[in-house]
Amino acid sequence: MPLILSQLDGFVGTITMNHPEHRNALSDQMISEMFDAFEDMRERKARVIVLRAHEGAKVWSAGHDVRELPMPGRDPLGYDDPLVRILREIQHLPMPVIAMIDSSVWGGACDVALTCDILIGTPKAQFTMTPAKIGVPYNPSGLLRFMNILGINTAKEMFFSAQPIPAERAKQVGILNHLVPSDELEAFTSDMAEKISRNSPLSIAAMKESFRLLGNASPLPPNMFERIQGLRRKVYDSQDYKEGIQSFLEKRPPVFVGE
Ligand code: LCV
Repeated sequence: MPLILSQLDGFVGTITMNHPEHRNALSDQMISEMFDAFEDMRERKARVIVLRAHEGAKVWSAGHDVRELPMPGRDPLGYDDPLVRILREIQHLPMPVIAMIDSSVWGGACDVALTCDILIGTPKAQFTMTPAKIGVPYNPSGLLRFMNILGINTAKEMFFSAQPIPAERAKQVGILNHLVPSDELEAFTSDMAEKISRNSPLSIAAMKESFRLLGNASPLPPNMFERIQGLRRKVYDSQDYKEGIQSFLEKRPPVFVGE
């Protein structure tokens, strides 16, 4: 059964994550199918895409598939990691992507949602950043994205506490563009998508790419980047990183020892 469903109605595309058994965890397979769906929409000249979970989903997405995290010694969020690739794909698509969220979002899935251009949620939406819970050193581009959207203090709280940000607060801190009742979510999102699809796709594509370039316009001197990579390597080479994954697989709380 496909893990991703997609359909195009006029100029409005809908891509649905459809793996309830694994809470829409972003496995290599799901990301590969999502990538193909986005490219198909690009070829068929969709003007806006809605990214959503299947009907009645308990979880929008449980984030990176923990079973597929590399064992110590390899960057778990390297440039070519499937999760990092799909984040780039969403940023480089010429049309806006609207994240429609009616349940909980975890870890790398928060990054997917925040990489979308517009987020529309309900009171059931909540966002939890989990790297510290698993012992993962999140990557610079991800940290910068959260800093730019939330401000550095809220981003730090999200990453250090690994506690959920509920919908109301998510609206306040700028994660959600709109917070609507669950029974209005589809109509509200569809109306927003329709309005966008009636505007100039060329103008929107140019502005979306300009936003991306301007948003990433904080040049990192090479030595700063190397320093950050050195810090991250110490973490993903650590026993704690291994314990984070092992504890998830054994369904028990992690016991971190700081090395
Ligand atoms: C693989 C899963 C997952 C999953 N992977 O259902 O951002 S970073 O750096 O942390 C990055 C590395 C990242 O994104 O890491 C992943 C972060 N995600 C999480 O920590 C969320 C982990 N999942 C959960 O806490 C629970 O599954 C939630 C609360 C999402 C749902 O709980 P619920 O009780 O409804 P289960 O936990 O029973 O999960 C149902 C099945 O989905 C699998 C899980 O292993 C189980 O499969 P089995 O029945 O085969 O055991 N699953 C859930 N999340 N991220 N597999």
